[in-house]
Amino acid sequence: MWPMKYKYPKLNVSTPSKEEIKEKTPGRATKALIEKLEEEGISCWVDRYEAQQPQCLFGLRGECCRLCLMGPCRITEKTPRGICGLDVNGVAMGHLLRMLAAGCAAHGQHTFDVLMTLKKTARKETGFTVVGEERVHELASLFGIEKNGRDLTAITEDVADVLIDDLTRWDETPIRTMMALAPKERIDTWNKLDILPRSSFYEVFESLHRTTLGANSDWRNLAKQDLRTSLAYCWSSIFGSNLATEILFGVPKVKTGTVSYSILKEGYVNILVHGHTPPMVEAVAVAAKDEKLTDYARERGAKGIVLGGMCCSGLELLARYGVPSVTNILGQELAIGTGAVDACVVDQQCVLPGISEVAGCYGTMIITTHESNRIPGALHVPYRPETALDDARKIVRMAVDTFASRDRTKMYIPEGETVAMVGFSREAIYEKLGGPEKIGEALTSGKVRGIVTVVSCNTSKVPYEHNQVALVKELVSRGFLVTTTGCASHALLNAGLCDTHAAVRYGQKPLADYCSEHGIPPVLATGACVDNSRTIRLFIDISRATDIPVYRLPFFFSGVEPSNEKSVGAGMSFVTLGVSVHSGFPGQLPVPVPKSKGGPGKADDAMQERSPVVDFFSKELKEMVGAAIYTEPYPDKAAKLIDGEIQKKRKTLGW
Ligand code: XCC
Repeated sequence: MWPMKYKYPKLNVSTPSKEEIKEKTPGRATKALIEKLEEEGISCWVDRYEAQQPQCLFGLRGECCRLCLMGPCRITEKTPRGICGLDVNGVAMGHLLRMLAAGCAAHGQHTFDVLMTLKKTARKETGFTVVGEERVHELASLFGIEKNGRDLTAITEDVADVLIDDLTRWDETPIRTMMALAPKERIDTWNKLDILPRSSFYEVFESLHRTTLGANSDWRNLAKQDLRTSLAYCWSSIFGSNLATEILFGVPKVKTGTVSYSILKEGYVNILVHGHTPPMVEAVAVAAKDEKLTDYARERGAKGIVLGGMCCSGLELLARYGVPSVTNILGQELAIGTGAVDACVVDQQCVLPGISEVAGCYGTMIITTHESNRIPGALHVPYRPETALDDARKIVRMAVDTFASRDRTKMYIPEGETVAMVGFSREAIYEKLGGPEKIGEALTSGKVRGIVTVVSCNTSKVPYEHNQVALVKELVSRGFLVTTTGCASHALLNAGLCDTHAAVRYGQKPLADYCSEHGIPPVLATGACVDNSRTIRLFIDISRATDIPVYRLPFFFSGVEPSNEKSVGAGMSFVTLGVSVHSGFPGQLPVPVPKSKGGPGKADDAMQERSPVVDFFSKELKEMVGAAIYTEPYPDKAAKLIDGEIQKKRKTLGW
């Protein structure tokens, strides 16, 4: 299938045309919906992506500096420095740090909202009640919070305060969640490298400061700040929101759920929730089941109310309640393009601005709920923890009213849905597999050759969802167990890889036997992107159980389709833990390019001089934290690469 239409020899890759995307994408419904929009003259991301070709090579290679108002400056052989004098290494590293800071702020704001809801819930100022009591007790013990003789609400508020403090602290006290959960070997390593962070708030602030005009021109110092901010991202942002959400709404348990566009139903009021922040989503989920609102829908001519999710909000609902997931980030315009959606309720992040145009064509109501995420023309019902349940009822009522008035003649819902086993929280994994000791034994004996976490977004730069599915099938056939979150997980769920039959269909002995014996699929959907923290805890638990540091164990991370800035932090969280990362598309770094016309993947021996920034990520990090970043856009080669690296670890361990 390679190379594809748009060639970027200076990047050593090619990217697909719209036709190639339609042909290669594994979900047939995607193709049908892109063509439906095409016939109706409505554009979506695929069209806008093609209109942007060719994309700017300076930007793609991290050699375009936009850090100050004198720029943009293009760094070339003839112009090796920007107007201010910054060289290519400072430019590339500075932009990368800003991307990481943006991703950290995004997850951090999400975390902040959940934590405020948790604190107010503990004070009985909201309509929510604390469901995840076991998590409150676990954290209270880890944080040394007094439990004796105190009621749950008081303990919960103290736990919330520690998590809020971890997210926002300015002084040099280490992040308490990190100190409580990270392995000592790692804390010592980070301490030696002088990268222990204060909090997400502080490190984002400092990262922006360090990358302003005339601030820091030492790329190595920026790299150090990158590692520090990654630790803040991991231990105060994603852990904070994951833990607080589990306290509020409970720790997911294994269940079956459905995915795909076909969960939308003709004759029903179809509501989609979309974004990342669980509290409003939870409130809408409660309201959608309200008998009175169902009666109201029937009075207005509907058969009932259907609720579905998109992106991480959808995955939260899927993991916790089995509420169906419709699609991921690049399917959102297509979902609305079915013409079946009455209301799309969005909270924060990954909401493509393009949905407004599509929604306008079908009379779909877009309802924003967060001040940080406004969309022109959308109705705004602000999320307030104190009134969330009443507001959600208003939202559902509005969706019912839209159903009654909207033109439904251009409706097309693709057939076919996939059933998947979901809800693999850390505890649920242990319930199925018998705890970290048992998983350690399976790894040692080779029943499971390694664990690879395949996560993150979708990008227009590769055939939508194709590489995610192709890589995971290959990994499973090579005996690796996979955990997954975020938009990648939707692709895998939809492709049937999270169904128990997939172990036999794609996995070879002994992995297939191991999965059958425990009644699990070879791909464990652990939730939304902040739930990467579940895989991080799983890796740490196995490390403790086997008494082998994480960096020596057969683990790997793959972000096959990186797009959101948050994915930079996701990868770096694992790198700092000692887990190597595969990225499915070259990052915005000055990658080495072939000198000759070798074509993709053929010119390893004829590269131009490597940038020290690239060397830092691909080599030096190995010495510093025991893990490195590899880029490989072609899934078969990526599987080989991951297999090779894991095999080296197994050999060193004598396994
Ligand atoms: Fe966004 Fe979370 Fe990426 Fe998907 S995976 S594009 S961040 S929705 Ni999280």
